[in-house]
Amino acid sequence: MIRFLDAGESHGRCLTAIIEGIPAGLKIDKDLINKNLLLRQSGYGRGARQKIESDKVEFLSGVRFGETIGSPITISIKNRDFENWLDIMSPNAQKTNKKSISVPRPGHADLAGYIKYDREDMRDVLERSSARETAIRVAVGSICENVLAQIGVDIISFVKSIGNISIDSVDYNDKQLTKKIESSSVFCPDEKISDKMIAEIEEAKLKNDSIGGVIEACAMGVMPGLGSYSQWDRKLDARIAYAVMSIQAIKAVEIGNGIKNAYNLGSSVHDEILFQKGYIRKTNNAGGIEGGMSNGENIVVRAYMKPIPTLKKGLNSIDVKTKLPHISHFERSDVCAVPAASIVAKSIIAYELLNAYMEKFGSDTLNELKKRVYEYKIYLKNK
Ligand code: EPS
Repeated sequence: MIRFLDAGESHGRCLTAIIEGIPAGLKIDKDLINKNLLLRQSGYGRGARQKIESDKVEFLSGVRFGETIGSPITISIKNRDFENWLDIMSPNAQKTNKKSISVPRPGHADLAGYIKYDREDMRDVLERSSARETAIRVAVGSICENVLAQIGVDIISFVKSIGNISIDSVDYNDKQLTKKIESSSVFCPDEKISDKMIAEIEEAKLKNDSIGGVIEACAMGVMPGLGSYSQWDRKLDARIAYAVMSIQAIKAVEIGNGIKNAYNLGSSVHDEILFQKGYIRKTNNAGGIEGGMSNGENIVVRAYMKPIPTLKKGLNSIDVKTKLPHISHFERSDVCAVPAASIVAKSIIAYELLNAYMEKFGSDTLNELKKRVYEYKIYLKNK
């Protein structure tokens, strides 16, 4: 089993994670991790903070000569902005009211967190609830992606819609797909629709507002039989939904055509079974998961992101110090974080899938894992 914990405040010294269970013998692909970190930072609609940060992963333990050795891996990403926040965010700084916050943003963790942890200053809440934390999750997920690539699993993610602008469907077999996604500044593979999405973000920005959207991710090459129907918490769809929902501002998760399927008859929803060198499906409305298990088809996940709650124009709220009405707090923010979240979604799905692989093929080394997956492939041919 793989597990990790991460720590770090948005304007603190750094973000850190300790990851356990990554098989030994993996050559760490640092370029892949740093590329994903850069992509997460660079989607259209980001704010001024991203001009300060230049996220790069640093390995502190668990890796020797560029290879995992089976012990816990500690990774870290510096917050370059920390230099500007030393007197506010240093663990040993003198108590100050500078940058303290008493007007919660509707839609943010501010108010509930302030009450829950009995804080005087909402900065204590927003520093950790901030989506800055997703940088370290992308690094963790990229290590998992690194392992999955070795056993034939490839995950792509893209932006399906921003506001009311949407791309209908995408050809996952298109060899140029990743290139098309990465060359769009909103990570949408269609150039014309990307331009419309950018215009949509610009319009929200002009209105001093924020805007959300939909992300789609697809995992290809996943073996059938990951996850299990036998207990509620082993179901692969449930675990993926949990992980994706944990990304800041994601408010709904769909597997395959989950939403549309609810409105149609069973005969038009369920994917008929064929046999061609193994079992395949005529369609993939189930999104590659049936009965909580992968069925060998592409795993398709959609994540619905609300507009982020930090609005330049603010919203009606209350100053908790005076209990009087006040417009909500604004410092600086992103207008749209959907492209960034698409990279986070890919990473967290990679983590969940690798965990499901490790559960089924439980291996201490990468070679063991590869061997077991290979043997399973032979088993599948004769089943
Ligand atoms: C965030 C507010 C902004 C975002 C931040 C998430 O940061 P700041 O308040 O420093 O301008 O840029 O996201 C990141 C820093 C990041 O790297 O993703 C928030 O309040 O959630």
